[in-house]
Amino acid sequence: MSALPTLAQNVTPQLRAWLRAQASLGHTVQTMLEAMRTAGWQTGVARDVIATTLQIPASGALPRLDQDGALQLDAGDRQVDVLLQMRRPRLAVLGNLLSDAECSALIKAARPSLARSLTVAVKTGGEVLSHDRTSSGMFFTRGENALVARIEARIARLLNWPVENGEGLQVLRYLPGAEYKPHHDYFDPAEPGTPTILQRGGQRVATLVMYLQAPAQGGATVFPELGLEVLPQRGHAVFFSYDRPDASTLSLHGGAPVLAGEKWVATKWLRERQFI
Ligand code: PD2
Ligand code: ZN
Repeated sequence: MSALPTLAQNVTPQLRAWLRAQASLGHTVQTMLEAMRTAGWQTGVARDVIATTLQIPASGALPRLDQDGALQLDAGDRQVDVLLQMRRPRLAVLGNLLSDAECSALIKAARPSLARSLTVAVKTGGEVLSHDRTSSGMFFTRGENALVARIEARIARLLNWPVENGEGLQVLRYLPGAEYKPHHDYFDPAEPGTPTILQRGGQRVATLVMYLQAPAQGGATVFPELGLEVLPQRGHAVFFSYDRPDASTLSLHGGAPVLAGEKWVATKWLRERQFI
């Protein structure tokens, strides 16, 4: 992060320019807020300045579950089980997020469009074939059909985050041997392609991986820094958030190789702002 303009206790054009530059470099609201606090700004005032400059909600909030110890959460049209919760990083394993019928219908709708998975090319902001990701996949557009729209509304309610801030649902299929090597889902501010990527809704701030089909063996979603392996049970999901694009969020995760059978997942990535 570059230096915050000094003597910026008034909302100067320089401060606004600095905030816009930080946002386009991939820094999150949380990081900017901390820099302003360190420079002497009151939290509430700083939040308002950031929100009005970047035209985002003033809450500074992240997608989150209502984790008040409830065993089940109201997701509007469905009660979702909380099977595990973690504070750092913010992570939860959820049961019963999708019905068997919804899992099958998503697979059926996605299958004809599957292609070898691409990942975002960090150098350019485009997309490339990745050797770290040997699954096949496709994207639905947001609200593409009634099923997708229903699941997106459920996720928005569950995670307290607007539907509009979500990327389109991505469906991935892993055949035996396929994997997704450990990575972070946020866009690295140090990469030259990041400002282009961020034009569509800012940083990613949270991930929800939903399991549509369990393989016979292997295929856990692994968090190497936590020693955590989430087993891909059909209808279950793992949710985690990251308040800054930095490894200190402990959000490194991967998809372990599938050893037998097929694993299918649907991933919803949530952005800071409206994803367009
Ligand atoms: O399929 C998975 O388990 C997995 C692992 C890591 C999915 C993603 N990342 C992702 O879609 O970002
Ligand atoms: Zn991921």
